Amino acid sequence: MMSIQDQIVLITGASSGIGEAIARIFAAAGAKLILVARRQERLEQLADELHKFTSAVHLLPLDVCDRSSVESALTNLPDAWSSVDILINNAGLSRGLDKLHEGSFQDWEEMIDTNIKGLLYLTRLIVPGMVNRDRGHVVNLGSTAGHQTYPNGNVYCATKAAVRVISEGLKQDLLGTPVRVSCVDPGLVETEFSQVRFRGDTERAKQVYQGLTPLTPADVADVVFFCVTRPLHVNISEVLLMPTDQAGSMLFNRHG
Ligand code: NDP
Ligand code: 8X3
Repeated sequence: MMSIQDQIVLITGASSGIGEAIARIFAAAGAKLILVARRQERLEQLADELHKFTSAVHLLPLDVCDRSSVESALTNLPDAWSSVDILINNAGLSRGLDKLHEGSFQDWEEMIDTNIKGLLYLTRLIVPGMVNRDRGHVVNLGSTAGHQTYPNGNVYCATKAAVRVISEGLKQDLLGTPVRVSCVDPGLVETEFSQVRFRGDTERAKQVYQGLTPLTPADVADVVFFCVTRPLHVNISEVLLMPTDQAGSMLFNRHG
């Protein structure tokens, strides 16, 4: 297993769910963490917790959709933090569950701006340094939704299909360099994801996971950690993981 002790890991969407769990597992393994999200107070709470393992946590409160803020934040990173070794593009969201011909322009723009454009901005700004330093790994969070579209999921599913395609293209474009690319595609994970999708409708959000045992954020973080800690000649290109109670975007075993 490759050590990630003292490596600089930048995680987007670290204020909740999967990103928060990824931060925990990397901190416990001695990595230095740059934590990105919009909610600064949530990042501060997490940093307080992580300080048990590491004092090396740098907070970057940021909206990944805001290209000029992303550019300015990344180009002005302190020297000690500027050589990012591992980029984890995890920030993402869904909004609504509507037929395409009835969908909201604003919801579409928010999903496309966050899940596709935000990921592209971070990648474009960080990967050149990895290429110059001859080291690096990009992990993108896709989804089962990027493999199989489900009714009313249209634009969200399209953004996650785009994450798969961008990951594949990035790997192709980095061939000949030692920089690795992985796309991790989970099924249902219980996080704030459905609350965000249904704009705080907790009852509706709970129904998504009702009667089945979903993945936990830590289950997904384990897989991300596995990808990153393989020997340097091994590139895990894509991982599709689901709860045992799930067999595709639309196939669930609900019981109890
Ligand atoms: P959460 O809602 O719990 O977390 C989403 C994270 O993304 C938050 O930290 C949020 O932080 C951040 N984020 C959202 N928009 C922005 C933005 N514009 N700028 C910066 N950060 C942003 O959901 P999950 O942990 O479940 O989602 C993480 C990723 O996993 C997403 O890409 C999602 O699509 C993917 N995924 C989730 C699955 C699930 O079932 N939960 C399954 C498959 C994939 P803040 O609001 O503070 O900015
Ligand atoms: C999140 C999983 O099935 O709710 O990507 O779209 S799903």
